[in-house]
Amino acid sequence: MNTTDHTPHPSLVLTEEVRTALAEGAPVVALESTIISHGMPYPQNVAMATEVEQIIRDGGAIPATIAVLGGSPRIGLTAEDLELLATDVNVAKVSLRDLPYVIARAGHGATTVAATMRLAALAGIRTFVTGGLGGVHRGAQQTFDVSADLTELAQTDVAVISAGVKSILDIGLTLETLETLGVPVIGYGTDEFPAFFSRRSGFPAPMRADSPAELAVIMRTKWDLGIRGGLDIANPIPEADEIPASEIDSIIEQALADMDARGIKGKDATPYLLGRIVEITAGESLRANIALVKNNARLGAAIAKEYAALS
Ligand code: PSU
Ligand code: MN
Repeated sequence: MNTTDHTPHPSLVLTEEVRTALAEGAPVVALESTIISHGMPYPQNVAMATEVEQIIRDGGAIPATIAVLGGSPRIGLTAEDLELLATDVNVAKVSLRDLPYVIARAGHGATTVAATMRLAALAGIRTFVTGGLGGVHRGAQQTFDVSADLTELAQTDVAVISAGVKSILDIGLTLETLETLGVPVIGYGTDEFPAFFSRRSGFPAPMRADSPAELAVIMRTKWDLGIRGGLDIANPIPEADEIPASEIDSIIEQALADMDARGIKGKDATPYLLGRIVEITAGESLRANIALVKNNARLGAAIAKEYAALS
């Protein structure tokens, strides 16, 4: 089975359910927590996290939401844990570089894609569902602001299902960087790389797959060849939920201008922009964001099942 070759790292705290599923080689899907603590407002954030876990279960896989709580790297959370992440202002945004610090200081941390990937891999989980990846920020030629999500995809063996990259980032430079890092970027049922709120970005998807089974075979093939690193599976937002690029682009420009005017940058950039876009769209972007995460959860559960069946 897919995970019997891997004993979870002893520093991790797994729920009994997740530990058993991994030991049996049953499908498990990792979920991140920055999206809860720093990506959406309360109470929609905790409702989203709870519903997404249920969608994974309905799809025949075990959800494992990942965070650092009181210094423990936790794989699988309770309803109370999700509520804490959704409400506590002392939850830090934790990317890869922050993991040792927040764990050593017994703090609370909501993990980004990069940090969640690393903890998932240490647990032996190969499939991970999120909303949007971090990437190369606009203006990175000057600021060097490139998310550690990309370098983590280069080195950690986890497939990440997202709805592509939103245009708060430089989509073209993000795709170029993923190519340099050797990360397969696969459009699910599309020839065009999706742009999170919108199905279209104007950039072609470098590869395409049309079924969870095909995606599972690509994952298996990469790792069987000993090629380290992840895969970026880009699943377009459902048509009924999308905000067309023509509508969202000017709003994103406005949010970026507001961010610059306030001097916000670095790790605070993405949370600020997401919050500002929710404000400007009067909640429309939040509705789309929740819909695309749920859509990714359905696909992620199906991929995890196919992957477990292969091994
Ligand atoms: N994009 C979203 N919602 C999010 C994030 C990105 O639509 O919540 C979060 C993810 O956790 C991602 C992180 O890994 O932002 C990237 O942050 P940074 O650019 O600081 O690496
Ligand atoms: Mn950054």
